[in-house]
Amino acid sequence: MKFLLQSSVVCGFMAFFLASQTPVIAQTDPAVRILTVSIEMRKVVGKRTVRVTQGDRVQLNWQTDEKVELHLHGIDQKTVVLPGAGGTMRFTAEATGRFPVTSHGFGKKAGHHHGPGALMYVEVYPK
Ligand SMILES: [Cu+2]
Repeated sequence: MKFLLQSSVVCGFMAFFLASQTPVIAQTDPAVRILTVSIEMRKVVGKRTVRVTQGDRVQLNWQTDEKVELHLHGIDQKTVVLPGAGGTMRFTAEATGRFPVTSHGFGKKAGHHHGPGALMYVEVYPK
């Protein structure tokens, strides 16, 4: 169990880099939320809700112990996450609401069929 869900805000001259594989984002960006989420045994480790504010530029860094295709519904981001390599979603939080992340299949399975329930949620709050 390496990571719990972690978050940071990068603004001005202040920067927190949570992990060595976290890509560098220009420090002039007004509000960049970098979050690392780990999946183990087909479940999200730690907190299962990520909270951001409308207008934030969000980067979700995914880690997994098994290949998985993830779909962030509503915001409509999809990515394949591989053990070791991880995976990234980048988006600007425009619409407010609660958006589920589901699996489109672990391991060799793929396609648009969802496992039972959401792995986690992204909540976007109004400014
Ligand atoms: Cu889906």
